Amino acid sequence: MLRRNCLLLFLCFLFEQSSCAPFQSRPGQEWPHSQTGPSAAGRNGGSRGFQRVKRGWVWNQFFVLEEYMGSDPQYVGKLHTDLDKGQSAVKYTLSGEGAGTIFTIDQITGDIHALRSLDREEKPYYTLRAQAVNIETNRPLEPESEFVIKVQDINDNEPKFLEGPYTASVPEMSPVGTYVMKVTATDADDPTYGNSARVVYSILHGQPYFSVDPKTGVIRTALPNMDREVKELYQVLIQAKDMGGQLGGLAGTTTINITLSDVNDNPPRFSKSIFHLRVPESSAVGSAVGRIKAHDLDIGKNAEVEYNIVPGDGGAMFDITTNEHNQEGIIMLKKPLDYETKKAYTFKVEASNAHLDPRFHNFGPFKDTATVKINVLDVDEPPVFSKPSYAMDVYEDTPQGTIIGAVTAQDLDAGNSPVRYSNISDLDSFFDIDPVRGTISTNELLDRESIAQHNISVVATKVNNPVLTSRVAVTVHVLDINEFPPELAMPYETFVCESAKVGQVYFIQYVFLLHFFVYYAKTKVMVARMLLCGC
Ligand SMILES: *[C@@H]1O[C@H](CO)[C@@H](O)[C@H](O)[C@H]1NC(C)=O
Ligand SMILES: *[C@@H]1O[C@H](CO)[C@@H](O)[C@H](O)[C@H]1NC(C)=O
Ligand SMILES: *[C@@H]1O[C@H](CO)[C@@H](O)[C@H](O)[C@H]1NC(C)=O
Ligand SMILES: [Ca+2]
Ligand SMILES: [Ca+2]
Repeated sequence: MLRRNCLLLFLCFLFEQSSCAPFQSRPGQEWPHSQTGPSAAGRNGGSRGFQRVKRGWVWNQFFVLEEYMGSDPQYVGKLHTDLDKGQSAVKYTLSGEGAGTIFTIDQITGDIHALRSLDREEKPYYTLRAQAVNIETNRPLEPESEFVIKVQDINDNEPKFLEGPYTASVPEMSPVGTYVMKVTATDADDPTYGNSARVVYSILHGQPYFSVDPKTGVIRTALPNMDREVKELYQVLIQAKDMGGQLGGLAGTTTINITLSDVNDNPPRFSKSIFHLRVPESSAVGSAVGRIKAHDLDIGKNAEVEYNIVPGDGGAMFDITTNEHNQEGIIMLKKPLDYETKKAYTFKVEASNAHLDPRFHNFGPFKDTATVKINVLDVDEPPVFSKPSYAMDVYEDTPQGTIIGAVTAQDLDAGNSPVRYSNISDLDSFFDIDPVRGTISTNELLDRESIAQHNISVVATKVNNPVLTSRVAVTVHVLDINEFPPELAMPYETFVCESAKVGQVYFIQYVFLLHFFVYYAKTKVMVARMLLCGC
């Protein structure tokens, strides 16, 4: 209201500033006359006569409405001096910003007009100078006066969101009133005059989820329990309207993409309560034998799943780890399986989150449980020998064809196939093996002095699946038959033929000597014996 009164202000142009007291509190730029007087006086140094009486310019308007659309030039105001008695003796002139181009003056009446429409937002005021001169002598009647034509604001600018469109993020499940962001609209109109730049914010689209403070433009959540897993992105449309939001105000809008960020409000959930896995008994210890998955609706860290086997008999046989790329649970074999011993395992697995949010603990247990049933699959396995290796002893010179021992292998599979033995892998074929019974017999006379230990291997084959074979090592130790040094009495009695004659004593002694020699020379006893009995 105070501003409105300015339309009818008088500009005093007096040498004594005190006469202008009502206007001294105004901002200097609007009323620069306080500097004008002395400077004007200086420029017109010789015009002492002006001080004789208090005189003044008077003109009753020096505001011009911006964006004036009328067909005639807009009346701005009137210059007048007390010396002008209406006898056309005074001529008014105008100089300064826009003089002659934007503003014209009627030399006689002092009426000022604006020739074109002006934009306050482009230039809010013009500084001009006025002069009254004697129309005949052209001598100044008053010192030149500087004055301002202020462009009067109209509401021709809508509020604008210069920083929009915006993006923002707020955690899901935030309480009502949680701060999201602040938007600001600027209005180019005159903030000091009227309501042309008084902006009020409102929300056009985005209720009931969000609200905006009409004065500050602060956006807050307006609904509890907003769930990212249901809706993640909200496009909110905010309007800023000037004239304090009143009807007829100008408005601008902006959009804000508000994303709900994730919190851990979902536990992992198994898609089914029982998982069936089939695992061959031949699976290697440490190998992955199956996968199960608990799905978590959250993302990132909040979807990281930890799996645990609930203690029980499955825990002894299996382990579970998490594949960190897809959060699957990988079941691993901890101990060897044997179909013939145990054909199935059942155990429970628990899935839980690694990173918990205590706010959601009261929703119940933050984990899920499923049952895993593992069926062990029978695998056709090779026959199994009764011992990891065999050792057999044989005296040297044991007759060919003598059985020195046996190996045994069995098919432990459900099929219980007969087994065949073969491939004794002794290159000089000292031994034979019975393919059905597994008995090993000598094939030649053995000589401990040339080979004291035979290392052979036997292969057992399943009749119903000859590809499945096992091999076992058999060590045959060749024993020395002659453990003692020779003595006279024993060979004498042992080796004397029943039909011995007197002359044969020498021979016997020869035999003893021979035998003695055998002992030391390691010649074969049997040869000596045959020599003796062949007499
Ligand atoms: C807001 O989201 C919409 C739809 O997803 C998209 O087209 C637009 O580019 C987004 N705006 C910003 C500022 O990110
Ligand atoms: C039998 O032994 C030979 C030589 O020792 C070997 O090459 C062959 O692979 C063996 N056969 C089987 C079935 O093990
Ligand atoms: C059998 O193995 C033993 C011990 O490894 C070795 O001393 C012996 O010479 C081997 N026998 C043959 C005939 O290779
Ligand atoms: Ca405006
Ligand atoms: Ca979540």
